[in-house]
Amino acid sequence: MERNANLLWIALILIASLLLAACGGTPAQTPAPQPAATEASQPAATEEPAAGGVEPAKQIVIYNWSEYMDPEIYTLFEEEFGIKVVEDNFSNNEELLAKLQGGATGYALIVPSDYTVSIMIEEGLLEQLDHNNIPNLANLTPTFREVPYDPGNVYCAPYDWGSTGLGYNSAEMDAPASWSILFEPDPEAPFFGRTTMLDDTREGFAAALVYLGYSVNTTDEAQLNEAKDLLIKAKAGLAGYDSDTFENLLASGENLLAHGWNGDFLIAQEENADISYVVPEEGGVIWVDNICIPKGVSPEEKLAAEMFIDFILRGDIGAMLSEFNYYASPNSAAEEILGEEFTGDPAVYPPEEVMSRLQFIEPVGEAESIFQRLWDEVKSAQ
Ligand code: N2P
Repeated sequence: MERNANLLWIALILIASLLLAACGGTPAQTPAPQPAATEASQPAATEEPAAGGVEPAKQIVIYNWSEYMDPEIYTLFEEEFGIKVVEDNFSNNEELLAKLQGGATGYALIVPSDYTVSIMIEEGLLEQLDHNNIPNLANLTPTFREVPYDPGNVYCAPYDWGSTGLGYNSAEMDAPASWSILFEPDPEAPFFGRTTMLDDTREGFAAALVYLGYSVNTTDEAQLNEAKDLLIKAKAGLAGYDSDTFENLLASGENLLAHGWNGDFLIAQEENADISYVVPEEGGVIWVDNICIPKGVSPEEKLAAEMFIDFILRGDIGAMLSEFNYYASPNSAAEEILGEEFTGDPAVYPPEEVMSRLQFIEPVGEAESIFQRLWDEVKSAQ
């Protein structure tokens, strides 16, 4: 049932991007609602959003993935609203979740993936968004206003979306057809010892589970143990686990192969034209990242955070974000500005054939601790 909802939603994203492509990147021509006016709906610099007399905080901290936000966006926001945004980074959802569960304070904005939003909502770790302060939510494409993990954007606004697969150096090796390239390590291969995997519990298991032909959300211990054994086997060919600099290590030529996220490899491609990205034949992961406000912020921080969310939902700013990080936008006003050159790029907006091979990671409840225990075994295995 859940899996069907999941597939249905992948189909919706796909239809939305096909419609967009068919209309030459101008969503205004599709039957979907017109993207809301962007600049027009912005409060003037002198005008504060109505918020019961609360003044926005002068500085807020965002806890985000590395190299995920154009620093220029912070500058423009500060110039327009006089609010400084300071960034701190995490490497994976588990690290972000553990930080909040541990009672971290000081962050006014966080950027969790879909399944982690579900866990955070269930554990009461998120504030509800005041939609009056975020009129640009109307710029989201209809699919992203009704995401299954947060229908109606009660807690979060989608930030971008992408896939997980393999990046490689096409001058040194053929395109990897299968995940066997990681899980059947060959000491003779040029990429042996020059390969990284994401330092990420669910993503690591997803790669092995997809290779084995299992659901990335299985809770069957025999299947999970089989995946664990494969992950340990793969270690022979790895230079290490890396979620933050894997793309730079490919671009520099130090490594030749990496498990990672599509946009990061496209950034690497800017620096080194030999870098390519592929979703292996067995499939990969699809995800949506989201911008949300953690519980416990002051009313002043909450207002400033909502103003920032509204700012990145503006068409021009959303387009800047995608141009910087090379991830697909959930924002039709931004897509209109990005144009077909971007929305028609199959490395950013996967074609149907690739979409059909992608799976969403979902919360697995109690089994979360099994994944964690087995991942610790993988990491500490010699
Ligand atoms: C950016 C990380 C992408 C986030 N460096 C994957 N959810």
